[in-house]
Amino acid sequence: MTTPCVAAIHDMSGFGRCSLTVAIPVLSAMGVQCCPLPTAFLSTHTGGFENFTFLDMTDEMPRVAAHWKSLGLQFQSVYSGFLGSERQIGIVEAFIRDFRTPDCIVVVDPVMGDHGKVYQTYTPAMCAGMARLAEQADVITPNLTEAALLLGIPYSDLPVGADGCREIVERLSLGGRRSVVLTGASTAPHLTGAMCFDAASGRTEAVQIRRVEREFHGTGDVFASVLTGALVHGHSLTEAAGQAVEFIRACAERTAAEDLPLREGVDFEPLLGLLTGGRS
Ligand code: PXL
Repeated sequence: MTTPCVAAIHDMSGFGRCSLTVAIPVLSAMGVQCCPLPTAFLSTHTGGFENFTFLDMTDEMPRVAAHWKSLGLQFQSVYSGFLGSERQIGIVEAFIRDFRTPDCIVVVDPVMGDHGKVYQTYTPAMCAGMARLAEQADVITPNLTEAALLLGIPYSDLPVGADGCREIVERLSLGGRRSVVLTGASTAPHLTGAMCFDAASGRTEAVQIRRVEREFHGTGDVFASVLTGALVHGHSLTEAAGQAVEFIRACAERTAAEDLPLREGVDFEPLLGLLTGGRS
């Protein structure tokens, strides 16, 4: 099998383990070539740091896309995440239009917020644009905060429990046309993981593990990167979510034992070997 290739459209945050500093090593460990298309360069991510630098890459993005197009590059997945400006919504939509093929899986992680709050750099117009961009996706990976934003309801009005999570993914599936993996979905108090609606099978299934009683920054990026790597290797949505949940559990347990500050993300680097799976 030739090495699958993913166009990863995310920011590069120098410190704090998220976005491209997660997607590149995770996909590489999984035997997937990651081609980064940075949306912004920040000194750190925006969650828990102040005075971070922010270099907007909006103007550069169409130039990169045009060069890649001229080279005839083909991707098995277009995988987008944190965006740096409202104008980038249209740029990523155009990228998807230009590079989508029948074999290409479009994964949109609709990165907008967490714990009921929108991230500092996201405007209401960007959130509305993200919902539009997510309509182009084969698979979306919202957390509960992003699910509320996509549904256009207050976070506190989200349906709860196992049935609530099922209802959320089914409502977000655009009538069954789009797969949805809801992260941070819990079907019982001691469990957490994902709720998956698979557009290919029409089925909704929960993937759950024992909860690690701590929050970590950047787990959504680790999750979506492992999911994307597994999908381009041909795994089903639920299998891919299972791999992602298992890897997050290992990272969360290690990071909790080390008592790493929340804003430093999960200590995933020593665990990348879990993802290599003896591929040759
Ligand atoms: O993990 C999501 C994320 C990605 N990129 C940047 C962020 C965040 C969340 O805070 O600030 C720059």
